[in-house]
Amino acid sequence: MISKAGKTKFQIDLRRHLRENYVNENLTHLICEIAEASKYIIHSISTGDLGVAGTSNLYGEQQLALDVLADRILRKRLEHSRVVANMMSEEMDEIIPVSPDCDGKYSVAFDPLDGSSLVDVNLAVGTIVSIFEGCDLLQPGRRQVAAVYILYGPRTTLVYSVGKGVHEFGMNMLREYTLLKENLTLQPQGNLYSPGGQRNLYTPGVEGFVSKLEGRGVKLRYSGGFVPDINQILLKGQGIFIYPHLQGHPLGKLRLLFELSPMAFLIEQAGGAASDGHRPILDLQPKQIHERSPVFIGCKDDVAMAEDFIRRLENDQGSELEVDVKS
Ligand code: AFP
Repeated sequence: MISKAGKTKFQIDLRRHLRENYVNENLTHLICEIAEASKYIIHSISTGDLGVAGTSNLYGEQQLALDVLADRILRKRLEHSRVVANMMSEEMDEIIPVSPDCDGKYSVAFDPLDGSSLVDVNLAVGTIVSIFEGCDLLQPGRRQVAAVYILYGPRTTLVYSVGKGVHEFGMNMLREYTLLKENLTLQPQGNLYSPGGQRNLYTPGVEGFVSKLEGRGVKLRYSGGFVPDINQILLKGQGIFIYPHLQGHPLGKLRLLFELSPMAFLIEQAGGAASDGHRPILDLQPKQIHERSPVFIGCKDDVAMAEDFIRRLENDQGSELEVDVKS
């Protein structure tokens, strides 16, 4: 495909692609600033201190020097972008106000280095970003205007959507992101699954679902990194990732605001689905910024099958877990 500018499809850089998709100037600038920040995060991963920062985040998780560094890189970039009203990250305890003026500005929630505990064993990690218009971050994910992730793997790639399909870019030798694939799409059913959480803590519905997948010959692919595991599903066009409610942990592990909502936005844009086991992730109204949720995300028929197993094998038992998950 030759774009309007006479460039072949694969020479289109990120800013041109956003403009050719009529994305407004401020949002284009914001997404390009996030892309720019990723170049410094890559540098910190390849050269940075793999040790601990001597601090811990709100979850009591020991912060790695890289977590703190990646958070600082993105925070500075967003603060100086002139288009951010509020921001919030996994590493922060509360929302950081940047500008009191909401008009024409965006609020950003991000996980600066998701899977950071994998860096020291040289596995792929990523940055996840969720973008809302205006000042309010505590909104259902369906109101996002954009979602972006950057995958720091054998190649560095960036995937974004502004609600007009999902598009993948690769970082070239000049550290520019150029278009690789447009309109990534998922099949209704897949043949790979990424089962997070301890299997011995799976509830009857989840256990039944996973056993059904295994009976179908579906292959297990799980890296421990949400970004590479979701990227695999998007690029292969099929698969399901689960980090379910577990016995004793009714809300699972992953965070709604800066992990699940942006990935659910991208997966739905690619024709897939994302559920907490009962309803779409994108319809959940966050009550607080660090809220967690169970997640079943990927091919829509497989997500629907997971919900069906949970409905039949857990609702029928009227387990208190059902009440916990809804609360
Ligand atoms: P870290 O950021 O603490 O490494 O956790 C990564 C993550 O939030 C997500 O990227 C993975 O899908 C999930 O946790 C892996 O969790 P388990 O280590 O329990 O499998």
